[in-house]
Parts: sequence; structure tokens; C-alpha cells
Amino acid sequence: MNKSEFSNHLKIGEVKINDPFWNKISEIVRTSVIPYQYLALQDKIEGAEKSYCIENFIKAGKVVEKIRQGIEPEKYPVDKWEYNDNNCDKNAFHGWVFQDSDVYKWIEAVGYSLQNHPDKELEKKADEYIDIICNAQLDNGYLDTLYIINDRDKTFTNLKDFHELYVFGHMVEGALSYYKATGNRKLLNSACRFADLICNTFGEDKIKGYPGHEIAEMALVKLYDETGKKEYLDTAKFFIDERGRKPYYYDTEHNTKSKGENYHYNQAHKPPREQTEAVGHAVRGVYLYSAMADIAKAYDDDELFGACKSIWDNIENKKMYITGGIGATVDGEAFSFDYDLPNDLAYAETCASIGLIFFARRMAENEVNSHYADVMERALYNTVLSGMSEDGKSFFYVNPLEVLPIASSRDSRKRHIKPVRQKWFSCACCPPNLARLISSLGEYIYTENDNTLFVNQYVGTDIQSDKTNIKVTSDYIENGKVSFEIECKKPFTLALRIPFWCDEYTISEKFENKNGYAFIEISENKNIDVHFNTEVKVIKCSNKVRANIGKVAVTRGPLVYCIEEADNGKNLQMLTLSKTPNFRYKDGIIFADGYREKADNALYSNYTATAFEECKIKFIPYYHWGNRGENEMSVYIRI
Ligand code: FUB
Ligand code: ZN
Repeated sequence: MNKSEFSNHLKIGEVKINDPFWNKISEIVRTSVIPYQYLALQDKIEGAEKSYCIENFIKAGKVVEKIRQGIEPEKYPVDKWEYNDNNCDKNAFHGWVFQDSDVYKWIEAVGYSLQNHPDKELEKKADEYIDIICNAQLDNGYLDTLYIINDRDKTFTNLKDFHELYVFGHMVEGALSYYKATGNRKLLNSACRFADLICNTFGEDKIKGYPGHEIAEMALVKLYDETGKKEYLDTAKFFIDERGRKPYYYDTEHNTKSKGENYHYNQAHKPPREQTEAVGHAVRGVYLYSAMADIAKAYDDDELFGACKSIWDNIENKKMYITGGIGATVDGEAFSFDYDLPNDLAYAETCASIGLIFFARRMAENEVNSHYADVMERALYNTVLSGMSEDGKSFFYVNPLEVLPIASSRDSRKRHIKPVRQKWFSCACCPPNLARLISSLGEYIYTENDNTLFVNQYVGTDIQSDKTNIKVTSDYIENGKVSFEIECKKPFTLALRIPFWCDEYTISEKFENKNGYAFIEISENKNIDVHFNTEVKVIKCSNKVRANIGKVAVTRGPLVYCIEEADNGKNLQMLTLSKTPNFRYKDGIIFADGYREKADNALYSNYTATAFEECKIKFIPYYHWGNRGENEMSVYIRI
């Protein structure tokens, strides 16, 4: 690998967002999602599924107290993924095995938000949660409320299914974000104590296990970046190198039941550096691939980066929806086989697209290639944004490309497809993940190396680096226009990504095109204007994707559009887009000419040319769908 290509992302403190599109969304996250989730974590949202998250930490705190007083606490079974009043004692742990992670993600989002908007009240609330969390930590540094409440003797005995290392990873990420925002080290100190325990427990000559749900790897790299403690980086690398080695560690810890299981689900079927295809549980996958890219960069490891590139290529070109959704099948919330991208059965979990964005940024930090930021953009503006309602009070976990409400209620194969966003989920991984990504958007916009500042996303920002201060004014979504007011501190190269969807663009300066970026030499203060043509486009999908034969999608700029029953009536499958659709665009909406097929009442009849009547078809951005009650929706339309 050519080290000179390595770059780092600019951090939140260096990037202040001021953008007409994103200001609105991040304000919703700050003023609605974060306060809403604060209450959800304590089960104070009426009509929402219970979280039990804070309740578990309080219970665990009491257990720790008893242990300190020499009293032997109760034990309860650790034998399932979800614990509730119907299947366990009321004093036992409740919720999913990874319930603790919800509060850590919330704290992470709060930390990012506080970096942009100091807020003493919010800080006080987070501090209260942090006190409750830290009270629940065992004296040896261990902190996972499932095992603390239910059985202290069983810790680290089921890495494959249970989530101690996952919960740990989220704890670290939350602690780092909060520390950077407030300077308060309390949670970070606890996270380091847990990290030290993990480094002392796993490794050569220690337990040769690795996470069943990846994220600890990524988190340990971040913790190393902050603390400089090499053990953290080495343990992250150990987890990657040990994964998938034979004999499988998971077989040794699963002496009875699940020996020799299909470890593709956990990406543990073979060592990561030998993997070439994205398989298994999609969120697990992209979290692993992100860490592989981190380790490839940290150790300048060509072989590992080669594996990252093959997997990337497989996702981008064979396993990703046009919306940036990944993980097509509900069966294991997983990647399916190549080109299997059904619209009405899609899983496309919000968290999976968030993880894809993590992977994309890390790839962009290893190699200059605009595809990484292109995919990031696709996932961000479509699947990720669709994960949240306009008011920030309800969420999608699954992001289908076609919805028929009756099918969701009557067809059990489609039970995962919700026609409207839910207030909360018992398995609430997605909403807080969304909050932390949107609050940290500043970290996904720019990367830089010694000479070059790469503009990966076109978001209005004020940035400050050692090379330059730049004011970026963006009207990217509405008009494709972006302007840069550059104060040059020392000569550097500005690299502007040419978006994948754009065939025509103008840049008011001389540039050289390479790897999907326009490189511009900057040696003095100057203003640059860029215009990307955002004309409406009709996009076809490979005919290897069976679901989309004879159909097209409509896009404008980075936004994928869809049709909804609220605008176009029932039976969206009877609509056809004209070959000359005469697109009209106004205020985010696209109108087009098309046809509506007359309904056939006979189930079977002799073939005759289908009767159509002309009609206008209205398209709205995909991320907006489902905000007007239950209704049909489709991204693809016949042509
Ligand atoms: O297992 C933890 C999280 O819950 C996963 O990342 C999500 O897919 C959901 O299953
Ligand atoms: Zn999720």
C-alpha cells in the first residue's frame, strides 16, 4: 500500500456544520430524538416497547453493592437472547442480551451534540446516567449488566451468541465522545478499566476468543488513538487475526449444542484476511470490515486491505440496494447471495447502512477512490435518513423498497416490513445508532493527508485545519451548487469528489481529474464555485436482479425517489413511467408523465394488449416515505 495515500478524517471540533438540509435534521436529532431516547431508556414513553436499559444498570448496581458487603447475590439463568416478565424472574436482567448498548449509543450522540451545542441540562442528565452506569461496574472492571445481574461466574463463556464484547465496544465509543465533549473522564476511566480487563483476558497465551458481534475491534482502535496504549491496538488486531482460525474458538466454547455451526453468520467461517465476499449478519459484517480497514491502515497491511477491497467490491456491485441498504434477507438479518435484492422482502437494517458508512470512511482513509464516499452518500441520504420520521419520534429498523400494508399484516414472511415507523423497539439498536451518526456527521465530510484536503460530502460547513480555513456554502441537494471561500494558510491541494450520479459539472478553477476527484492546487486565498447538474435521472438495475426486470428507479442528485399511495392511489404496481416522462421538479417533488393500467377483474383471460390510461405520477424522496400513515410505497416502477 502506498502510505502517502493514507488520510485521516477531520474531527467534529474542526468542522462546524451550517447547511440548509442538514441543520434541520440535526436539530430534530438534538431537540427531539435525544430527549425522546432519554425517556425511552427509562421506559417513560407511553405505548412504546420497554427498554429496561436503565433499570438493568440500577439492578446491577445493587448486585455490586451486595458483593462489596460480602453478601452472595441471587443467580438467574443466562440462556436466551431476550428476557422479559414472561420468561424470567422480575429481579433478573430484562431485555435483549445487548440492552446496555442503547444507553452507550445515547451518550455517544449526546457527546457529539454537546460538542456543537453546549447544554448544561443535557450534560446533567448524561452525568446522572453515567453515575448509574459506573455504579454497576465490578471491581475487576467488568461491566455487562446481563452477567452481573444473572451470573457473575459465567462471564466470557459464550462469546459467539452473547454480547459482552459488543456492549464493551459501545461503552468505549460513548465514553470517548462524552469525554471529548465535556472533559469528564468518569465514563472513559470505567471504559479503560473494562478495556484493560479485556486485554488481560484475550490474546496469545490467554483466551483465544473473539467477539460474536463485532465492534470491540473498532472501539479499541479509537481508544488507542486517544490513549496511545498499544495493548488496545494489539488486542483489536488479535481479534481480527484469531477470527475464523481452525479449530474454531466457538466450537471450544460450545462444547454441547452448536458445535460446527455455520459461522458465516458471524463472519468467522474463515480468517478475515482470506475473506472475499460479504456474508452473514450485515451489521456484524460491516463492523468487522470497518475494523479490518482500521487495522490495515494502522499496520500498513496490504494483505488485509486486499480483503477489505474484495469485500467492498462485492457489496458495492452485487449486494447493495440503490438506497444504500445492505443485508437483503431477514433470515439472520444477513447479506444474501449475489444480486439477490428483493424489494418487498428487503431487510436493509438502518444499522447496517450506518455500519456501511463507517466502513466507507475507513476505506477512504486507506485509498483515494471516490467510490467510498459515493456509497457513503447513497446510504446516508436514503436508508439512514429513512430510518427516522420527520418529527424524530418514530423509526424504521427495516427499510424495504416496496410496501403493501396488507402483506405486512397477513403474510408472515413480510412481518418484518413495517408500513409505518415504530415508536421504539424492544431490540432498539437502530434509533440510537442513527442519533450518534447524525450527531457526528462532521466526521464523515472531509479527509486529509499531508498535502490534500478531500471533500467527500457536500455539506455547508466552516472548517479549520492547519492548511486552510474554508467556508463551504452548499445548496447541493436542491440545486447541486457548492461554493468554497478559501483562506490559504499554506499551499495545498483541494480534492473535490465528483459524485457518481453526475455526468455534467462545472468547477470555476483549473483541475485535474483522478480517482473520481477533481484536484485543484491552492496557493492563495480564493473562491471556487462548483455546479453539479442535478437533472432527474431514470436508473436501471442489472438484469441479474430478478425483482427489477422491466422496472426503473427515479433519482435526483443523491436522492432516490419513490411513489406512495397517498399521492398516486392504490395498486402502485399498475403504474408505468412514460419513456418520455417530461419530469417536472419543484420543492423536492418530482412529477412525471405515465400510465395507469386498467385493473383486470378476471384472474385469467386470453392475452390482449393491456389497456392503459395516461396519468401524472408523483415521486417523493425515499427517505420521506411513510410519514402520512400506512400506505403502499415503491421505489421501482415499470417502464
Ligand atoms: O445484536 C445487536 C444488534 O441487534 C444488531 O447489530 C442488530 O442487527 C440487532 O440484531
Ligand atoms: Zn439496528
